Amino acid sequence: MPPAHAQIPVDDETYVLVLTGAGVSAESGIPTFRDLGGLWEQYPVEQVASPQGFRDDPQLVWSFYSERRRRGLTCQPNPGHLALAALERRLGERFLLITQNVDELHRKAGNQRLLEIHGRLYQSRCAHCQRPPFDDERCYDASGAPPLCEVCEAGGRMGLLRPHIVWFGELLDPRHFLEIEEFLERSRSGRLVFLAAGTSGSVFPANTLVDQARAAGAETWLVNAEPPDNAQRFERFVQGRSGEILPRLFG
Ligand code: BV8
Repeated sequence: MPPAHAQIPVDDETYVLVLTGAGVSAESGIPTFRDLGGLWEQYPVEQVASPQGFRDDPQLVWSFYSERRRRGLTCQPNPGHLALAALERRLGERFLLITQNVDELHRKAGNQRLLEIHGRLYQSRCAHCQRPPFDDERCYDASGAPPLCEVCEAGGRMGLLRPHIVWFGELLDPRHFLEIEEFLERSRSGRLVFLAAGTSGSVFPANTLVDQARAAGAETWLVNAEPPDNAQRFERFVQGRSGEILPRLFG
């Protein structure tokens, strides 16, 4: 394992593709999913993060996401988020950030070249009509009826609103994968670095991005508190907290 002050050299030819997971937001006070005390210990995944769960009990799903909205509103980006926003300012088009996190802290930190592949906690959409997702910080509790779509109502139909989140068993937005492929193609003219940070690598298809990047010639790095299951898929592993490591990782 390289010394804690391992550095990724960055020059005018360097392209950096980053994948973050819940571990990057842990130091902002947002619980991860699979660590001790994580979200999936308190809530059965299939009941609160699947289409079937939403069909069975939309109120339970809305109280789960409302609790996360409420909690997230008081959380701020940590030095790990800020380091990635600074790297984007330094690299511009030679930077792309893919996040599995729905907490929007990368957005708050200033990242714009950002793909939120599992959705956005502070947006809702209609589960029945095609209205686009819209900003929504409202928190609903389990006692009230789940929120209804005003567009459907105006048309005399009943449509439930749902969080704009990709649940288990749902497809990710194909446009995100096109943007990733375009970035990987463009990076062939330079030197590509793939960095994953704060992710257990448990979820498909996000956990295949390291393979896609390696196939495009990337040097692969992982920053994580613990060696996750897929650590062996990375050439370099820097163990520790992302809030401490990311600010000093790029030379
Ligand atoms: C799809 C929204 C096609 C919810 C999320 C059987 C085998 C393999 C795959 C499957 C299978 N059955 C079904 C599948 C596919 C499934 C999947 O992968 N399931 C897994 C769980 C087995 N995937 C899907 O369904 C995807 N869609 O594949 O469509 C399809 C359809 C049907 C059937 C097959 C295929 C959709 C996936 C999206 C699900 N939605 N989020 C919400 O957020 O409310 S995923 C959820 O997990 C979160 O987004 C989260 O980000 C993501 C990944 O978790 P991590 O971010 O990695 O978080 P975790 O807690 O796991 O780890 C944190 C890490 O950080 C730890 O390692 C810890 O050590 C570290 N850490 C902690 N603190 C720090 C730190 N590191 C650094 N610093 C710190 N301070």
